[in-house]
Amino acid sequence: MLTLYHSPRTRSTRVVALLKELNALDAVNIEVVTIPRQDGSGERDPKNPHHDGKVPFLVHDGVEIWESSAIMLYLADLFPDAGLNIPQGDAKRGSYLSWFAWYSGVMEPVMVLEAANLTHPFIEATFRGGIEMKQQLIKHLTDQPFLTGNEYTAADLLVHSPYSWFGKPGDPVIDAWLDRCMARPASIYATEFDNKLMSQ
Ligand SMILES: N[C@@H](CCC(=O)N[C@@H](CS)C(=O)NCC(=O)O)C(=O)O
Repeated sequence: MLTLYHSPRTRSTRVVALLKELNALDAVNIEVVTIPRQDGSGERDPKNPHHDGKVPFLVHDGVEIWESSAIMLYLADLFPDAGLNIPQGDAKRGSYLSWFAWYSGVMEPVMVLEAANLTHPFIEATFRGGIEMKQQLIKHLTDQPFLTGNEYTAADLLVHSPYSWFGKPGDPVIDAWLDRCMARPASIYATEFDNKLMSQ
């Protein structure tokens, strides 16, 4: 039994897109919950078992899985037939895993800190900054269409997702990759799925 706690137009939208990519929507109960939003609307939902009331949150046979990176890695491995994961034993598995860790440990902090206009030597020493973050993406996307090679994976789905909130950075290599990711039918499906929830 799998339950995804989801709220429309949030970080859990990328998990809905992943489930669509994995042909796994029928295997997962999507529980729609409210969250407190930046505009002051919404509130913590007592139905949501996440320790901070956040989304996404996944429960599999009673086991709690939190943080988008862990949830997406887990689901892509659980439903491998769609080929969105790179399994253990494949030489590229380590590179694939690195993108998930880098996303949570570096990329999202850098993007949030930049958006908040915060700088400090500790921040620079720990995460570097937006320039280095973009250089890392460009390095890996210059000679190949996706982060780990010729195939789109769950890593592309996760790593490209913040640009749908922050907008494209205006770099031709990154923007072209974002266009490839955003044109995926599953990405369009997740947007429409959320639009319906918002209009209810
Ligand atoms: N690092 C977490 C962040 C989750 C997160 O902050 N989600 C937001 C929605 S985009 C949320 O649930 N906010 C509600 C709150 O802060 O109470 C992840 O990626 O899973």
